[in-house]
Amino acid sequence: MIDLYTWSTPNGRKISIALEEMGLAYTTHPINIGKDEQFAPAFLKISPNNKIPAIIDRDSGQSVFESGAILMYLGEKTGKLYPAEAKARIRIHEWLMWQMSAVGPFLGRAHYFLHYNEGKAPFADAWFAAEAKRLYGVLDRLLDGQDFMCGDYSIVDIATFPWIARFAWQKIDLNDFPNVRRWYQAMAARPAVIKGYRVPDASAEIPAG
Ligand SMILES: N[C@@H](CCC(=O)N[C@@H](CS)C(=O)NCC(=O)O)C(=O)O
Repeated sequence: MIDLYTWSTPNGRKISIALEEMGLAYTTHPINIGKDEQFAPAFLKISPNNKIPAIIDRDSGQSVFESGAILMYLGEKTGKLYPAEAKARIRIHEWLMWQMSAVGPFLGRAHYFLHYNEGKAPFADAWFAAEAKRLYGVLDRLLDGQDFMCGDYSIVDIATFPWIARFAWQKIDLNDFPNVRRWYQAMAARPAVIKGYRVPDASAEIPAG
C-alpha cells in the first residue's frame, strides 16, 4: 500500500498515473498547495523541499520525494515501465533527467508568465514561449518513428505527459508538432492515464489535443 501526497498539478499527476498503470494500491492524501499545506511540519518530514508529490510505501516504510525519484522507486518495486537492462536504462535516465531539468522547470515558468501573467513582462513572455517551442521540437524529433519516448511505454512518457497536457497554457499549437500530437492522443486515451489524471480532483479532464 502506498500513501500518495499530491495535488492537481503536472508533478502530482505523474505519480497517480504511474500508480494506476502499475496496478498498485494507494491512498491519496491531498496537500492543498494553494493553502500552504506543503509547509506543514508533518509533510516536511517526508518532503523537506515543501513540494508535492511525495509517497510513503507502507510495505517497506520508505518515504520518497521528487517525482523522478518516485517514478524510479515505483518502477524498481514493480518491475514495470522501467527496464532493468543497462542500455535501455541509460535512455530512460537521459530522458527522465531531461523532463525533470528542462520540461518541468521551464514549462512551469512558462505557465507563470504566459498563462498567469501574460503581457506583464514581454521579454519573459517571448523567452519562455520560444523555449517551450524548442522543447516541443526536441520531443517531436524524439517521437519521430516511435510510439513512445524510449521505444516502449515507460515512466518517461508518464513523467512528460502531464506537462504536455498544459500545452494551451504554454501557447503551443499541437498541430505544429505532429509526432507529439499523435503521442499525446495515444496517452490521453489510456484508461490508467485518464484515472490517474483525476487524482485528487475527480472532475479534472485531459484537454483534447
Ligand atoms: N522537482 C519537483 C518539483 C515539484 C513541484 O514543483 N511541485 C509543485 C506543484 S507541481 C509544488 O508542490 N509547489 C508548492 C510550492 O512550491 O510551495 C518534483 O518533480 O517532484
